[in-house]
Amino acid sequence: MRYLLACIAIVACVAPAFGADHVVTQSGKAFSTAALRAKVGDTISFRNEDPFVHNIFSLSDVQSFDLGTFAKGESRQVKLDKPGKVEVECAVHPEMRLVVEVVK
Ligand SMILES: [Cu+2]
Repeated sequence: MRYLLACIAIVACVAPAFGADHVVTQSGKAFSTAALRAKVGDTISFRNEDPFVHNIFSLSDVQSFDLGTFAKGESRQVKLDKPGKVEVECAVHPEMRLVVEVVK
């Protein structure tokens, strides 16, 4: 019992160090949301639910990245490491856009 309580205490203390994972799907040539609020340390998992390829990249000053192009059923993940506004786009479909507000 004491061991169990110690484990719970450790998990409770350590858990906030891990960020949340925000799942954003790509379906019908659109992101499942146009805007997202997240914290530094959180991750976003992008999942392609369309029967064709999508891409994920950002040219934002805050954080730029290129997760490449991936097929139906595949996912790509990015970790948000700085506060600010991150615009996420798809190179295959320029109309796809997601704005992520990253806070501390
Ligand atoms: Cu796309």
